[in-house]
Amino acid sequence: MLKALIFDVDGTLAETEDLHRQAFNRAFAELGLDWNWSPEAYADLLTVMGGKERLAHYVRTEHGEPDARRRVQMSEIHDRKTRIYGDLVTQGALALRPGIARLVEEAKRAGLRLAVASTTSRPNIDTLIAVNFPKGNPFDAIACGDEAERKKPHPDVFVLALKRLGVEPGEAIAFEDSAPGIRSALDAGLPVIATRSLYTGGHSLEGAFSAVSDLGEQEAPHSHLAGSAWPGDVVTLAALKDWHARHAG
Ligand code: XBP
Ligand code: MG
Repeated sequence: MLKALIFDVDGTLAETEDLHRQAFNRAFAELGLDWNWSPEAYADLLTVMGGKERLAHYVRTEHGEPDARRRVQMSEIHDRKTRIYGDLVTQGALALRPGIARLVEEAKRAGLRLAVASTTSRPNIDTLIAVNFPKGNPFDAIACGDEAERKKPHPDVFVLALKRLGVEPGEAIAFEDSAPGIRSALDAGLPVIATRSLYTGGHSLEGAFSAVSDLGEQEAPHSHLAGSAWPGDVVTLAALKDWHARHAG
């Protein structure tokens, strides 16, 4: 029986990644660095999950192995970036992706449990939820950032979300936007729906049992990309329960 839905954050709940990119660039400038990540460069850097890990990869690649001073500076950059990102989200820079608020509401009303499983830092999630779910945090469990020993594509963060929800992989469905995120959820034993995002246009969504442009709304149906299709091109709780009963229940 379908008991829970588990959502990735960046690119899935909202199109956040360009805001992360802008926040990194502002942090670089505020700390006197002439570094600047273009959208194209950031799309490449997004193959490295985790902002701290992404920054470290960029430094190693472009500026050599970081010494102790550089490592302190990298930590300052990421802290500053997280503060800037939080301010941007608080200013209402981000809306939830199509269908997210509707499906979360449907699931809560039906008594399902909800979780978030993300590589991003906890403050980013708390701010995004506070701004975009004004009636209160609908998620029963949040697993994110450094809580997972290994970041996506490793399954750790989805395994942690399942544990905190108290459900088995076969009792839940995961929602992801990226290849490493799909891999992470699959390796945690979860069936995955992929909603391609702005920064994952080039990603293979292989492994997702359904790939769509977004979850869709009655008045704004999605584009079906691959795998299972959805009545009216809208992913509803009723349709998810039906799929789950036929394939995983
Ligand atoms: C996406 C990520 C995060 C964000 C940046 O996470 O990889 O690292 O890009 O956030 P997900 P941080 O798709 O799993 O939500 O700088 O806080 O890591
Ligand atoms: Mg994502």
